[in-house]
Amino acid sequence: MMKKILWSFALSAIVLAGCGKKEEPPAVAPAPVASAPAPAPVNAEEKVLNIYNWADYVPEGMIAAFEKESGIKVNYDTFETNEALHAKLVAGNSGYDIVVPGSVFAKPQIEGGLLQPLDKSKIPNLSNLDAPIMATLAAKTDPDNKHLVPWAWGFTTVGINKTKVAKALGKMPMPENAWDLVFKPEYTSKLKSCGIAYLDSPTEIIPVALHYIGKDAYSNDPADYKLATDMLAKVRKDVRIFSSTMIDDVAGGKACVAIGWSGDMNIAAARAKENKSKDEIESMLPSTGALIFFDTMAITKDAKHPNNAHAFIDFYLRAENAARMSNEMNYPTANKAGVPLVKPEIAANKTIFVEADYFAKMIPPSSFSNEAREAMANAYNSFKKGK
Ligand code: N2P
Repeated sequence: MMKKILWSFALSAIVLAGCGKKEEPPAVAPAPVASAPAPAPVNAEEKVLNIYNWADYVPEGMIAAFEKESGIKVNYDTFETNEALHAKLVAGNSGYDIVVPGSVFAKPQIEGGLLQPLDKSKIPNLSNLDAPIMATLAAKTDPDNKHLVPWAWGFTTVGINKTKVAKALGKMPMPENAWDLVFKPEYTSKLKSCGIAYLDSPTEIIPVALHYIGKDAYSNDPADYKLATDMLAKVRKDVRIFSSTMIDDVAGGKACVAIGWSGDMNIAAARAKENKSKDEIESMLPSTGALIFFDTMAITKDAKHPNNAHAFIDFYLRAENAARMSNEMNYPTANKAGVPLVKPEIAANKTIFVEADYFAKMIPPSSFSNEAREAMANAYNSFKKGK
């Protein structure tokens, strides 16, 4: 099959090359050439693919398996925040072929022409994706699903080291709403002794803070950001760690409570067990809901290896690869065909594949205008500086 495709490809390249020559017949007949070199296919790509994805998001060996099978060398780099990826895309010439923005950022990136439409004929495994999730993405972010393919989804929540938190709280019982642990001074003043960690990104922290104070998490109104940072200012001195790669901090006991991502908190829980830690770690389901995110693969506008990028996207969409992501990275997959291959203990973990009644409580992603993101970044930076 592969050979056939390559052959017909080479053939059409020869025909095209021949056509070009016909336009202007040479004045002098060229000397006959014994064996002309075969013309290169018109859009031959070097066997390279440059991927930029979130840290701690790809199962071990998956990239190597793709390289082995395809003969394509993958340069795999990681970023820690949507802001970092966005800045690269806006600057242009990032060198990356595939990037994985959260849908909150993918929307303005599509609108700004930073991502190219997919050639769906090159991604037959698109049919493995969950239709309702794709319909949601089409309605809110990417009309007709032209640019984005889900990598995973998950939610921003609170992760705790149950053992250390219980000790630090002493007689004080756990709050009903887990967000209190990271936002309410009564709790943070106690928990600072065992370490409070926040994700280090304006568009992660301001939305959860807005949600906590009863505002729309995706408010575009800078006046709301002021209210969020007024609340945050009261706990600022208690927050010790700002990081978007906090798995080891939580697993190793450096932080006893964190605003983090559901899968990362579950990985931390598993890692603590592997390390035979006596402490138990839990990814929480706050009573008022957590903030859902969708991370999506897309091909950059100026990608130098679009064919290889399509090949990788199709590879990732195989049911078994999607299931491996859930099994090893602890994020739910949007790949319906992959779900039956998810290990029973992961599928049964309610903080990974949440139940319908909790799902209904969660806050779906939306997006921000460029101005709003700028105002949010300013608000966040002054909070962090403690001003
Ligand atoms: C990183 C997972 C990224 C989730 N481990 C946030 N979009």
